[in-house]
Amino acid sequence: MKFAHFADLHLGYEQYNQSWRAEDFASAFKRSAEVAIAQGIDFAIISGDLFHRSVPNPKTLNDAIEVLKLFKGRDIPVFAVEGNHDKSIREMSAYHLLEGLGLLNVLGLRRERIEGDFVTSERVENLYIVKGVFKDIEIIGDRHRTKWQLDKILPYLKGGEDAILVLHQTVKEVVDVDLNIAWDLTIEQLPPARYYAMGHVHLPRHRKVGDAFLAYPGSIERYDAREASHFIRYRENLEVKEGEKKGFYLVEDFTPMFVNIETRELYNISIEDEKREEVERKFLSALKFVNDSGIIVAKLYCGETLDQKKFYDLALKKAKYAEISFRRIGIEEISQAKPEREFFSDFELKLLEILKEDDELSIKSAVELIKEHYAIAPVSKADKVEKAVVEEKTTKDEKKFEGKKEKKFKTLLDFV
Ligand SMILES: [Mn+2]
Repeated sequence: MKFAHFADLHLGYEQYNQSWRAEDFASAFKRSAEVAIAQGIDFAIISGDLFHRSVPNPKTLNDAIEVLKLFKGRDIPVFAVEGNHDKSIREMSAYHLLEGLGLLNVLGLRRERIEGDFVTSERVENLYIVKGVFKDIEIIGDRHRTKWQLDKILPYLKGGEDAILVLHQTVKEVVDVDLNIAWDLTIEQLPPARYYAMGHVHLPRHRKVGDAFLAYPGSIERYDAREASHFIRYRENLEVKEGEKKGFYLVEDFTPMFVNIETRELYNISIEDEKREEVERKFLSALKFVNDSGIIVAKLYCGETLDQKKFYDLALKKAKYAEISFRRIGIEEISQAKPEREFFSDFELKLLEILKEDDELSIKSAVELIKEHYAIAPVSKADKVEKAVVEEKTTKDEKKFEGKKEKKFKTLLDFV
């Protein structure tokens, strides 16, 4: 049994407001699909963020359809969950449109039962979990959720012996190693599976969880300067370091092997010197490493003011696109921002986390969390005032969401 594990394809992402960047993302996905098919895969998994936005434009939808047709043409089923970029609270998302065309099998919690050649549904409370099935392998997953929703949903995402779990979330033990990003869940919270097909972390990472593998293929193209193909730094000495590879995982008998897919080069350049002439000299030596189809993202640090335009023109002589930023050094830095943790309680942090997702579902979750919190917390005088405000807002919000029904939520599953 062999499958391809893709994630974070971000189709339609016009990085730096350049439409050709969206074409780069689409072409990287297409080349990956071709390589995977040539390897004789049985099925493919897309662990979220197939699209950069939840409402992709017609060109982007067409790009997705073109690639998904390659799988369809060979009877290779594709299983997918929505990511934070492309999830939708509307009844029908772009994923469901592709599902209707027979190009995708969307996994996760649904209001209605879905049955098909490669999917089946299991009833949980008032909902269904749509699962993928390939021979005796179960492919279970759900779209991107807030940390708070995950706590409630994860116990339902249990599979059999040979289950694959598909999620678009950050796992603490992976992101804590060398990536400075917030985590959604810990390894301990994961239901048992033979392979954890993850998305959301944009650099390729994999690790063992017991006998199973947990893997993030990373984004298919270079999503920002932290994912550069080259890091060129010139302070005292010129240092050139290669960035991480882009690609996907080819998984054979639940063991992942990274398949590298070439992308456009992205150069992350950092130059520092007191003197303007020296910054220019150093910048010119850094440019020697740049190829003409590449992208330059450069930061210049200098004790004197610089003519940014001049540097921009120099960069464009060598590359397809450039972004130059300049920072004057020697001026005392404004005090560093304090971490959120110093200002907010755990409850408030949780609430902020939920509200980062700017959609109606998150607002509903936030309202639920507030209700849950104030129902058990001892009430101080200050809290009472706050509570009254919250309650007033809650009632209003509930009315807004529930319309005439005035239904109370019993569990999270009631409003997924
Ligand atoms: Mn992503």
